Amino acid sequence: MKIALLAPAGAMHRYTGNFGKAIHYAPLTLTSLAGYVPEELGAQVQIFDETVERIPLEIDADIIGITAITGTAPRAYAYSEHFRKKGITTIIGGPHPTLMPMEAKQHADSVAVGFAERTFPQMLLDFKTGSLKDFYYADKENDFLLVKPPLRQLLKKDGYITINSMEATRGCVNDCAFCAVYALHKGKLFKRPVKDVIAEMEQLGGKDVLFIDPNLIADPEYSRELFREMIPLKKWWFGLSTADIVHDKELIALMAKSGCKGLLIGFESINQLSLSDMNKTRNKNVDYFELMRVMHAHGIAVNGTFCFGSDEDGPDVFERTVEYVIKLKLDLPRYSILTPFPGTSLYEKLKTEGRITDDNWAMYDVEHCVFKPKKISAQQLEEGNIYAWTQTYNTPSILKRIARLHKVLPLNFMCNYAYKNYADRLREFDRKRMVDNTDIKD
Ligand code: B12
Ligand code: SF4
Repeated sequence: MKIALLAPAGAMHRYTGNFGKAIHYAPLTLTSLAGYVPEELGAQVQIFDETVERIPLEIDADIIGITAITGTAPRAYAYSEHFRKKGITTIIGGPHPTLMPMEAKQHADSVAVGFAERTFPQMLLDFKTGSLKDFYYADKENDFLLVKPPLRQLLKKDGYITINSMEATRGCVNDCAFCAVYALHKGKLFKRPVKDVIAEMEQLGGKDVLFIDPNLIADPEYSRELFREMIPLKKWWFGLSTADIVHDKELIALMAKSGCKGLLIGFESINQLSLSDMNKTRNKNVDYFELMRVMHAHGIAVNGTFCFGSDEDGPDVFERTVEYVIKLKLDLPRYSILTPFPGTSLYEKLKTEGRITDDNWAMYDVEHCVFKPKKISAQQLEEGNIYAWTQTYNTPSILKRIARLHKVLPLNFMCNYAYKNYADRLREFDRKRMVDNTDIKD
């Protein structure tokens, strides 16, 4: 059996992306799926990640598996329809088909809903016997326990800053109003046994590890055990955490000891009312200045994300946030526009209020406004977001912000200039370009 696995990309992330290689790590979706292909099929597997390469319009395959997040769903559907016309069976999965299975089914022969450690091999076996079903549902409680090491050797390594992406957990215990992770898992956290995570890490070449877990400290006791076991490996690792980690200095110290060199933290807003509007409860009572001071004292650089467009954001929020991140000395700020992903409480609220203005999922890339904001116009929101990006990513601002952290300074500079490139090109991605999939044709 010949199997091809595709990860279509949104306009900004296509072909090494607008970000550039410096901040593009390898996703785990296709390499993980490739690892679950049953040996008895003796299959040949090819993977194509459109963030680093073109997806050929002619593929010699019997079955094609396509992954989709909300922002890539229209393009994933376009590929699926293209290959179905050529007589190839397509199956689809990922966060968006999990949230919108009926929609996805209109464009593919079969849909995997949820984790696919068990369902993907079953789909292939059923395909072989001509009994492929329309939908396959994960057994949420157990399927994550079946995680096997991804087949990273299938990746075009040159396209990524690292291929050592890993996952220890899936899900998150919090319920932020805009978050697709909550929409997908409803506050449940799935954890791999620490010994399995460590064993996988030991097999990785190089010194670096990047955890893609949405919130690596969601269960602090688990994290403690993981970090303790990581110390002897002497790796440098990067991951995601919530801002309230500042209240657990012992955990931060352990993190640093285990090799943590950078954390992505969702600051979301400098406005307390906006935090309430987004239900970002973890950030309440967090002193962001103290957080930055403690992180830098431990040699940890911070990639801090902010989200504009809550019902509490007025026209002054952009300028105030830019001034604030410089004062904070935030190493790598990132801005986005609040986006109502399907399945989230934000989506339900805006839908009920009749405020969703764009239903083309390609626009749901967090850099475009797809709803009617309350205190500002959609245009002010998009312009304000670009203003924040470009004002933050000019050389004087970079030099004022960036911490002189031992060892990670060169990486920190590289990432800042990659984001500068991103900021400088944001305006190129107008709606026409975002929704255009006409390049996928016979
Ligand atoms: C790598 C990554 C990216 C990469 C590539 C994503 C892609 N496929 O295009 C890049 C950097 C491009 C990216 C960009 C964005 N991303 Co992103 N990203 C991730 C991240 C961190 C890891 C993905 C991964 O490797 N997961 C591990 C694998 C094993 O899990 P999985 O993909 O879910 O796959 C499993 C199942 O879903 C299923 N499955 C998946 N696909 C398929 C296909 C088939 C055929 C089958 C059978 C099964 C199947 O099987 C797998 C095993 O169980 C996730 C968070 C996370 N931890 O998952 C966010 C995530 C996917 N991203 C998200 C978002 C919001 C974005 C952005 C909009 C914003 C941002 N933060 O930058 C942009 C927008 C891009 C766009 N054009 O719209 C959301 C998705 C929300 C949604 N409703 O779509 C996530 C879930 C993060 C979050 N906190 O909400 N992202
Ligand atoms: S803390 Fe992060 S991952 Fe968890 S629900 Fe909130 S935004 Fe999502």
